[in-house]
Amino acid sequence: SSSTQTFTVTGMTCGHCVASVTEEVSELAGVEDVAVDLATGSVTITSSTPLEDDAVRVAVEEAGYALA
Ligand code: 9UX
Repeated sequence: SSSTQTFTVTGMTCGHCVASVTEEVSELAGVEDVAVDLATGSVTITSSTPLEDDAVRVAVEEAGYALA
């Protein structure tokens, strides 16, 4: 069964921001789907096993944004 986690990312203001975050988070091991809501900053990640918060934080920061 998959794990679903939701995080809030600050600083995204356009579709390119969404694409960057999606790309970085998608590279984390086990990630199956990344759904970003630009209006709210909500990032919902579906993965085979739960991700560590710190791993998600690093990926989001590599994209140039931050976790709330
Ligand atoms: Mo363009 Mo979205 O700099 O930050 S990628 S607004």
